[in-house]
Amino acid sequence: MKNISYALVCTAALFSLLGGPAQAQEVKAGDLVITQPWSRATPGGAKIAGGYLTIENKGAAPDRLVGVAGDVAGKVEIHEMAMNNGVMTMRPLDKGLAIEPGKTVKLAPGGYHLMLMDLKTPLKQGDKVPLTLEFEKGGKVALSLDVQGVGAQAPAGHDHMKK
Ligand SMILES: [Cu+2]
Repeated sequence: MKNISYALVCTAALFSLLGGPAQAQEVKAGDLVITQPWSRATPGGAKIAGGYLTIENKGAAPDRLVGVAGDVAGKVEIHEMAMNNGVMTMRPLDKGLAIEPGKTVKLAPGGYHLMLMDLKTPLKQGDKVPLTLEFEKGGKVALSLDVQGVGAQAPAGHDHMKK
């Protein structure tokens, strides 16, 4: 048995050296479980990036994502996308994002997302972007976004942010 577990450890170490399969990241804040934090590489010069993650509330009380901060960005906002007179727009959630008990809220392209604004450095594929999330009840929690490649399906509706 010892040999087997040794082999497993070696394999895992090798994968992380090669930057292989992204390790599953799971972060807890109170009764909240946060998984799959990710972002996209920013094309040259872009000053904004989206941040995506999944938050599950395993507790019996609602919680709320009220703030996000990170050294990489001058400011991080919590946004939602919505259809407005047939046009997809986004707006900051001034009161934060509610996470109801027993529910899972997914921040993903086209829906809720974190908006990293005034980026100090471009995001490159393979980067880890450290952020601190603040929840009303769960408190502060640190995690890092795994930066994926520049996708053709970049979050829509951000064009008005350019210039
Ligand atoms: Cu946005």
